[in-house]
Formats: sequence, C-alpha cells, structure tokens
Amino acid sequence: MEMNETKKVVLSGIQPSGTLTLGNYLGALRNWVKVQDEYDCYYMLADLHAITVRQVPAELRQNCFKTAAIYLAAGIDPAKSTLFLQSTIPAHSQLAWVLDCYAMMGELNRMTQFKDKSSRHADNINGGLYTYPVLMAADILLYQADLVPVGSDQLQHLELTRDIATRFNHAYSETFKIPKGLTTQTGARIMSLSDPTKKMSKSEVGDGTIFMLDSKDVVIRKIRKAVTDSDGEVRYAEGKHGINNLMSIYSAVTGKTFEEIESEFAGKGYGDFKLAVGEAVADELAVLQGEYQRYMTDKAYINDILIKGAEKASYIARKTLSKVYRKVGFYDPTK
Ligand code: ATP
Ligand code: LTN
Repeated sequence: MEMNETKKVVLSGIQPSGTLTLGNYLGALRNWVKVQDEYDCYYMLADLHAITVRQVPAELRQNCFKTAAIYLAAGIDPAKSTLFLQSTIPAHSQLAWVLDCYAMMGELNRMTQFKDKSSRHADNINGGLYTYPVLMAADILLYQADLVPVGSDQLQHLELTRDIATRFNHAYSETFKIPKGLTTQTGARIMSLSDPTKKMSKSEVGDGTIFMLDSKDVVIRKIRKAVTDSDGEVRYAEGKHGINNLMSIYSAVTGKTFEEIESEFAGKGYGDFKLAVGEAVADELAVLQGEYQRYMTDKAYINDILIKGAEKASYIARKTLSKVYRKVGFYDPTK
C-alpha cells in the first residue's frame, strides 16, 4: 500500500477571479501550506466557479496562471500536493449535474453567498450563481475529501455538501465520505479595512482590500487609512470592528495572542499599532512576492505542474464519478 492511501484527503480551491487578497491568504492558502505534510492534498483553481460572475476572457486566462504562481509562491509544493485547474477535469461538471438533482431549492435559497452576490450583481443573477454550492460539493466529494480548509464564509456551503452527501448515501449505499471544514482561530474571516462589518474580498473596489501583490508602501497606506473608532485603546471588544479586525490580522501574522497585543500597545495610539500591523503584513507578503516574480517567468514549469496535477486528479475523480453513475442507474453499454 502506498503511504498516500493511509493519509486523510484535503481538498480546497480559490476562484481565479482577480488578485488574491490577504483574506484568501490568511483564511485559506496559508493553511493549505501548513497541512501539506500531514495529508494528501488537492488544491484547485476554481475557474468554473469564477464565471458565475462576468469575467473578461483574457483576464480570466491570465488570472488562472497568476493564481497558480501565487499558490506556488505561497509554498504549495507540487511534490507533496496536487495542483490543477477545475475546468480541465470534466468530472466536476458531470458530478455537479447529478448532485443538482439531490439539492433542494429550499436549501439553495438559504445560501447567504447567493443572496449577497445576487444583490451585488443584480443584472446577472444566473443559474450558475444559484447552483454554485452544488458544484463546490462535487469538487469536494469527487476526491472523497476528509477535510476542507476554508475561511468561515464557506462553512455554510460545506454544511450543504455534507447534507447532499448524506442524502445520496442514504438513497443508495455508502458512496461519499462526509467531509469536515478546517478553519483557524484567527484569520478565518478578515474584514474590509474600509467597512469592517463586511468581508474583505477580491472583487471589492477601493482601499478596503489588501492584495497579496500590494507593495509595502501600499499595504502601509491602506492599513493607516483603515476605519477604526474614537476610543483610542488597542483592545479587543464588542463593537470595535475595525480594531478587532486589525488585531486579528496582526495575531494571524505574528502568532501573538490578543492579550499579548493589548499589552504591547498599552498606552500607545492607533497610529503606532497600525504601523506595526502594516509592517508585519508587508514583511510576510514580501517573501512570497519575490517567489511569485520568479514563477511568473517560468510558464513551462507551471503548465507542466497543472497538466500533471490534472492527470492525477482526474484518475480519482473518474473513479468516484463512475461509481455514482452506476448507483443512480445509468446504463453502461460497454459492460
Ligand atoms: P470574490 O470576491 O471573487 O467572490 P473572495 O475574495 O471572496 O472572492 P473566494 O475565491 O470566494 O474569494 O475564496 C477563496 C477562499 O478564501 C475561501 O476559502 C474563502 O473562505 C477564503 N476567504 C475569502 N475571503 C476571506 C476573508 N475575508 N477572510 C478569510 N478567508 C477568506
Ligand atoms: N466556493 C469557494 C471556492 C471553492 C472551494 C471548492 C473551496 C470552489 N470549490 C471546494 C473548497 C472546496 C470559495 O471560496 N468561494
């Protein structure tokens, strides 16, 4: 038996719908890197999901490549983890269709991301946006994933995935592993710097989002401008959304607890604190940005990783899909 067969399986993805943010990094990517040694990891670029919102084709293509370079620069090691583009494996779309027939309208109606995205893209409330979580369920269930490292905004989709899988298993027989989410204590939900009651997101325009490729100056400027309160004390407390968010960021990056941060900045103002947060974030990103530039010059290397990753992933995906096709009763004329 190969070592991998005994390891738990991890699967996750990020939409290549723009430049990745500090939220994507602290909520997801950084944790993907941490679990690579322990688990058999599959990390995809969720390009099928990305087209639920209008994309400029040339930009989407470029963002797919750039996001792959960011994965590698952040420390995803292709010798340990399998990297691939979702659209290169037809089984994702195929299983999604089957699972659509096991997902209830009432369940999909409750998804907060759908409600949020429909209000932000009122001119394009398409069917893909609605069935988005079912495609995500297909991504996860195809690989019989045990664990799914995501930010807390995705936990509702994960709960739906578990419900669909359980329903299918009960209707037929044990087919899918029931996955669990993997979130961290700090960093699971980074808020926008300009409106700390909203999630920081790739698609936000303005200075509320820190992008992983922002220069040190830009990072420091954005954090200096971050919305806070007039209390003036660096402490974690209900209602202090801006400061709580900066403390979470600082804690996630430095590993310091909230108590340690409070005593470090006791008697100091928000200005000093913001500068420290800005420097810590910029320093963490700087290392990765250097690596990113290096990978961006090596197209052949990245393409090769994505091709090899898809070969490995599709073998497993096809195995689950054919099991599902058999269980639902599709006739196979080759057998
Ligand atoms: P978009 O704005 O294009 O909808 P997004 O920035 O919300 O995108 P996704 O591709 O939807 O990013 O998310 C990828 C991963 O990053 C998911 O695991 C998600 O939970 C995590 N994530 C996204 N934003 C944050 C955030 N602000 N804090 C923590 N984790 C986040
Ligand atoms: N919907 C996720 C991206 C995503 C994903 C997945 C995450 C697509 N497929 C499978 C984990 C597992 C998001 O973050 N918006």
